Amino acid sequence: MSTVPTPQKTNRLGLSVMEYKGGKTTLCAGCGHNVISERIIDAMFEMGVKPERVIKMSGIGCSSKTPAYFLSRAHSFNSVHGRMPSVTTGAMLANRTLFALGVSGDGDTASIGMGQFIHLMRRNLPVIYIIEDNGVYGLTKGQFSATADIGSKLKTGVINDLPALDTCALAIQSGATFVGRSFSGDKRQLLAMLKAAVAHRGTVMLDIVSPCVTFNDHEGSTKSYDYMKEHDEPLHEVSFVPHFEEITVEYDPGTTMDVTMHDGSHLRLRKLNEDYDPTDKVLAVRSLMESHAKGEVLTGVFHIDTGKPSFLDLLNLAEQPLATLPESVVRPSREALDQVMEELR
Ligand SMILES: Cc1ncc(C[n+]2csc(CCOP(=O)(O)OP(=O)(O)O)c2C)c(N)n1
Ligand code: SF4
Ligand SMILES: [Mg+2]
Repeated sequence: MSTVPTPQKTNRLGLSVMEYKGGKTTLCAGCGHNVISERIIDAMFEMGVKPERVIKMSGIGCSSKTPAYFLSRAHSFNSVHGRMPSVTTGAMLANRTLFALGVSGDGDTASIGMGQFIHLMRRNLPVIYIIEDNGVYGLTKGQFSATADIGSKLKTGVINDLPALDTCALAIQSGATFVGRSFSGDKRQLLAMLKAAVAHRGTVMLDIVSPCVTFNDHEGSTKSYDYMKEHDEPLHEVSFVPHFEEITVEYDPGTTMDVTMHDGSHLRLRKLNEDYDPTDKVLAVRSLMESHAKGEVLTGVFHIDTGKPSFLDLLNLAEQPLATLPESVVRPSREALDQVMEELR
């Protein structure tokens, strides 16, 4: 008896999800980073992003290795520890038709890369910047990072006596225009946030709590699966309707906030507790500080601003890749040069 193969589901580009996959992971089984790679594959597939347009940028760490495990048809650059922001900025200035996805770790971002991180956020360069946050330097055997909570404990019994940096609060204060926190274990929320991130034009900063099963998943850790299950406090239910899909579900403006994005997609935030306005930066930072004080891990989209020009618009960059501009465009005329020389006299 012959069996008829079921046709593979394809996206709006006619590609199957297989065409968004990467190499086989070499990370530990159960590492949160692997789950984030899977969600990135799903989001890029469902949004119909052309893999060849994507530049996968990273620094150094287990997290920074992950671009090898998704979108093998995209371009990839594994840079120096903490230097992904400057390399990404250069690439996007040289060719603004690219789609930048940066993957970093809490060590890569919040220690050696902090200076570069802050300056990337204030420029509002179009990039999705992901921190795979496990509270430790996984690759170098589990030392505390700067996002580890005060009082959390290493397996060896060492207690962290320094307060954690909140990368979301820093990103909001610095100027990023789409900032949120999620958990690798929350499939629904993470996928909706990644899809909305794809639709945003500007800097997206997502801090994703991603447990390190080898060095930071024990009792006393505040980045473990168990701790997140008990302390994850979603600010709202996040859903997303891309511009190419019909809106089928109505929403009640009393309980749901609908944000229309640049490309006509809709980000919908259904309030769970009190009113929350993600366009209010002060409220966003205050909510984060209050949640820390209560010992909760607040998740959701904390801030969104669809009105701020991106760095590429501010610089008035040409639409086409700089390397393809003809000499007639990039070379000043003899008259223009004479004029400059005249002004220098
Ligand atoms: C310039 C430089 N300094 C230090 C290191 C050593 N080093 C490699 S990875 C790493 C930290 C990685 O931590 P994180 O970014 O949190 O990634 P994870 O492995 O936890 O995913 C450090 C300090 C290095 N490779 N290069
Ligand atoms: S050491 Fe930790 S962060 Fe690195 S791959 Fe293993 S579980 Fe993941
Ligand atoms: Mg880490």
